[in-house]
Formats: sequence, C-alpha cells, structure tokens
Amino acid sequence: MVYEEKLLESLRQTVERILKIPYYQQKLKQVGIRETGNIQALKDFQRIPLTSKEDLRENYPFGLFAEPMERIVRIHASSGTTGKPTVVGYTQKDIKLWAKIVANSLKRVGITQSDVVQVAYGYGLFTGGMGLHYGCEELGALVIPISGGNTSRQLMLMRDFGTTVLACTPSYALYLAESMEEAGIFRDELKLRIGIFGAEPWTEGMREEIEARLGLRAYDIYGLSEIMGPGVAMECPEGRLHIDEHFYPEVLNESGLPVEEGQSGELVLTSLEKEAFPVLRYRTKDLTTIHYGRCSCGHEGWSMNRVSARVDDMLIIRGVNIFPSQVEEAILSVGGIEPHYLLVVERVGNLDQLEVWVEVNAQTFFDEVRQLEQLQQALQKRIEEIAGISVKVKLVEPKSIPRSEGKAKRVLDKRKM
Ligand code: DLL
Repeated sequence: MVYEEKLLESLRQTVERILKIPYYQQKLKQVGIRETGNIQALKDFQRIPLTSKEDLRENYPFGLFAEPMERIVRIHASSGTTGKPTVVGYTQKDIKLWAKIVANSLKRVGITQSDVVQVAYGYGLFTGGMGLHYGCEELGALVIPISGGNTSRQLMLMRDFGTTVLACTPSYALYLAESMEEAGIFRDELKLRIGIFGAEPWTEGMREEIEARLGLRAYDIYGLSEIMGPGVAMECPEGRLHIDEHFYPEVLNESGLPVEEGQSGELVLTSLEKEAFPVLRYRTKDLTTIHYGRCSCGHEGWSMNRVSARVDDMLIIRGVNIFPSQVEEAILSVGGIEPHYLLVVERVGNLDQLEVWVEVNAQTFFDEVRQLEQLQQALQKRIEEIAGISVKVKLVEPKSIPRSEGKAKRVLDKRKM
C-alpha cells in the first residue's frame, strides 16, 4: 500500500508538470483531468490517454517541452524511418539523474572505477553514446568515447588501452568478434570482462555466441530516447532485467487495456522525475511482460522480460505473425552458419513469400554441394517448426550480408518498396 501511495504521489507530480503543456492540457481535459487532485487512485491515472510517437511528431520540434528553452541544456532525437525525427530535451537536473541511473545500472553488474569502458554506441543525437558516457563518468570508470564504426581502430584501442567493458549493440559486438578473429587477435590478449549490449532485440543464443567469442559476460540494457535513453532497465547478475524506479511501467493488450501481471503485451512507460520532457503513458511498441518483486541482487520493484520484438517488426506472412527473433533462435540452434541473416519478404502473384538469407561460415562454404543442401534443409525445417510457416532458406557466401555498426537491419520488405 505504501508503494501505491508513493507511486500516486510521483504520478501526480508528473501530471502537474505535464499540465503546463497546452497540448497535454487539452488531452487530459477530454478525460476530465484538469488538476492533480483528479488522480486519487491508479484507476484515475489509467484514464489518461496513451502518448505515442505521433503526438511527438505533431509537436515537432519542442512543443512538448515542459520547461522554457533557457533551462534545456541538451536535446537528443531518434532518427525515425519516415519523416521528422522525434526530439527530446533535458535540463541539467535531468542529465544528472540519467547519469546516476546509468551509473547505478553499471555498478549493479560489478563495473567499478577500475574499469576501462569502450563506448562504441554512436555519439550524437542517438542517446546510446552519451548516455553510457555520462553514466561511466558518474561511476568514475575510465571512458573511451570511440563511438560506433571504424572497426580496426576499435580493436587496436581495445588491446592497447586494456578495455575491460565493451558497450555497443549486440550486432556490432558480433561484428567486432568476427573482425578480431580475422585479424588474428585472440580473446586472451584482451582484458574484456563485461559487455553492455542493447538498443535492439537479441536472443539468448546470440548472447551465448557473443560471450564465447569475446570472452566476456554479456548484459542486456534497455531504453528509448522518448523516456530518457539507455538505462530505463538493466539486467542484473541474476539475469533479470530491472526497470529503474524513476519509470512506471504498464503492459497493455491490443485494445489498450492492462494485462494480468506476467502476461505479454506492449510496454507503456511513464517518467516520474524528468523535468524537461515528462511523458505520460508512452507506447513503446515493445513487447514484453513485467512483474513486481524483490530480487536477490537487492533490487525491489518492477522487472521486465527481455524485449523479444517490436510491434512494428512483426511480419505478417500469409496471415501468420513472425518476428525476426524467432528466425534468429532457429539459426543459432543449427551449426555451420553465422548469425548474420536477413528476412526478405516479397509478394509473388498474390502470395507473400518469406526468404531467409543466412550466411554459411567459411569452413562450411567449401563443403560439398550435398552437405550444403542438407544444411539448408535442416535450417528450413527448424525455422518452419519455430515460426509455423513455410519459408525458403537461401545460404549465402560469408560476408555477403551487410554488417551493422549500430542497430542491425534484419528485414527487407519488398512489399513496401
Ligand atoms: O536505443 C536507447 C539505447 C541505447 C538503449 C543504448 C540501450 C543501449 P532509441 O534509438 O530511441 O533508443 O530506440 C529505442 O530500441 O523502443 C526498443 O525497440 C529498442 N531497444 C532498446 N534497447 C533494447 C534492448 C535506444 N535491450 C528502441 N532489447 C526501443 C531490445 C531494445 N530492444
């Protein structure tokens, strides 16, 4: 009960800040909320309309800032595949809070002042680079602000500077591992011990692969610019993804209604202490489940399951829903291939067809045709078992699928071209 009272108080504070913004004032008025006193219980809060990317776009660029521009010290933006980016702002206090949240997350997995953290997330409007950077400095760790890309330089500095922690997307981590092997660098020559990987969905199979090839323990970090950036949730040594206490999570079904605790749906987040860009009930489009409780790592509060997919990434092929992560799971369960893949969707006649391009590894590439055919069939069968639809698998040469230095692109939907 104490928790609920405290939560309601924090929610009311966010509502108070939000009511300074004319756009939200209108939206809240429509459901009868004109002042914080209208929120007496969680069910009142649940009447508040959801916020989506479209609300942000409509108010581009600064229309949803709750503070005058003189108090804003930084903006970030997410690229957005269509049209204008979504822009978010931070006051000095917000930046400090964010740094603390990230620092605490890093501390929880055992990162200390003695660590050397190579931040290979992109620096710039994307929140990954600077979010991790400020968190590391707050913690007192040494940061190498190398940003994404320039892979051979990454490897050189990793060895020469004695990097102990690598922070980047999981797909870039895999690319670094591959480049390391090609350059003849052995993982024992490096001091890597921890990886802070996120910004895109990844599977358990991918984690095992990266851990084995880079010789480190890989942790999942989750976040989105609209809410703050990396650090909204972070995995602990027990393998649970804890949501930071400054964010209030809900999981809703397709009709926008709350699901039972532990059931899957869309994650909706509310910021509790942000000044410049407070958000109420923001639709993340990320699919997950949440639960409340105490973990043996010491965290008490909400935790979530790893985000398996975004609502947007769901492909509907002949009426069946399929996510890239399901294909990744299948690929990683079959040997002889690399976890570099692309889902190519096409409409042939009136029928949607999914072709999965997968790279074979260099060794397998020189196998006999018959062996390659067997591999192709085994993979096809495995994907069909997991995803429940017939697909065509195309084995492609090593290195023929473009590598990513940031978020990987897993789908080529020719129906939309
Ligand atoms: O990706 C923030 C971030 C940077 C998180 C670095 C972690 C590390 P956006 O560019 O706004 O922000 O993209 C947010 O990326 O809604 C998810 O769909 C996806 N995403 C982020 N982290 C994870 C993760 C950053 N750990 C969108 N697992 C989110 C799965 C993730 N998806």
